[in-house]
Amino acid sequence: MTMQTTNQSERHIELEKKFGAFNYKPLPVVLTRGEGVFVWDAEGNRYYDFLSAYSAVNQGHCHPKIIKALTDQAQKLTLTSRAFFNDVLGSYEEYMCNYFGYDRILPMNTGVEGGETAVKLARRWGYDVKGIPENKARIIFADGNFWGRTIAAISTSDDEDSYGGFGPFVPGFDTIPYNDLAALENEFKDSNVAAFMVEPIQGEAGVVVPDEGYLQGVAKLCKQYNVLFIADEVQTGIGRTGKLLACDYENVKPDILILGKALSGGVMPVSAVLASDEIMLTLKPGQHGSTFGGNPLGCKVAMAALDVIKDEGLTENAFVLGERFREGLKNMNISIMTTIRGKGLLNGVVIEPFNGHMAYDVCLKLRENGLLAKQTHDHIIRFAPPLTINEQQLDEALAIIERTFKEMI
Ligand code: IF1
Repeated sequence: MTMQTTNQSERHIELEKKFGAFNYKPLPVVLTRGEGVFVWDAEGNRYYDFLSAYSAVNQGHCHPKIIKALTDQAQKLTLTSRAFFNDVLGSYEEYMCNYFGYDRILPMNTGVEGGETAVKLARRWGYDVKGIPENKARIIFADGNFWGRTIAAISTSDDEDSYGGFGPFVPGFDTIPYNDLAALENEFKDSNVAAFMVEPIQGEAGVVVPDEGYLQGVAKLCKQYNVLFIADEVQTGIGRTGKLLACDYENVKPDILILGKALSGGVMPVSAVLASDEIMLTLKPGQHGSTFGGNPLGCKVAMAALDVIKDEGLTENAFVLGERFREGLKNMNISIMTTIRGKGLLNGVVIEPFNGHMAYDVCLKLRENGLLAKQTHDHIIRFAPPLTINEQQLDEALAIIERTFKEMI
């Protein structure tokens, strides 16, 4: 594809250089429009979006049904705060509890707020139900975890970029190796452990898929030691891995489920924490909240976003096309692609540095060839298109990936 370039993009980039914080180093592309699996830049170049805003745009960019739900509700009532009732939240709560099979939901906005809510719930349950002495509750996390950028979230991180220079950190959090049930059981022997919070597949760590049976082992140990199993499905949930939830691959039901990102189809921040009565009712009025949590606009958008997942069979599509994608990558026989891993349309490719190139350089070249993807760490590229992608589009994207690697090797 011949890249048309004008000073349009440079102008936008310059403004960010002049007025913005440098907490990101984006790929040099300026997007102006999104539709389905495609995005366009300021010069009118079209790209396959193989990041989907980190799995927030599972339903495709600007899905008409979700946008209609947004614009309809936006003309009526956008926000009441929780100081008053409104005519949307109750129906949304019922919809969500039925959709995911839980007694109750606590609505928040961002994924990390969902994680923070889950941690607070686990501690309260630990004190009020399990009987852990005050301020002694411990929560276990897995090495390589990523659940956001707040002080609590980075307190559990082993990634220097996430936690470096932001101490002191929140006490009562410990980490163990991912995919290691013996290490987990060892921690559970301490009766002060309230919960284990884990991603069913670790996204930022590089799409790390645990052994078959790991999640069942986690659920069994949690039950045996009376510890809450918290599943962070912010990135893996809502059909991304070829099941509604990644936990569904092992038929395990976490005690606390955290959702975000694609819960709104990428239209606005909507997150949710779901749990049983026993857990959720430990929180009393005034003990948790959020100005925008459960706002009518977000509720309507989320219900439309989840309807789209079901009505368009996006989970099943992710399962089938995910298999095709991994098969297609394997058949390229590109030796520097040392590992291809993932489930559904959440995939990661580990590449050996070649000719001095790293994953970032491949992403730059993919961009020139019309596909946007993002490296995680230096040597892994995450490929995660919207779940609406069809076979013909997937095959075209595979052809772009193959051509790109072969041009660079
Ligand atoms: C960034 C990573 C992905 C998440 C899981 C909770 C959250 C996230 C499993 C918090 C958020 C985002 C955050 C964004 C980039 C992206 C990311 F690279 F940072 F790690 F996807 F892998 N649980 N992930 O993946 O949700 O508060 O952001 O809504 O911070 O750079 P959030």
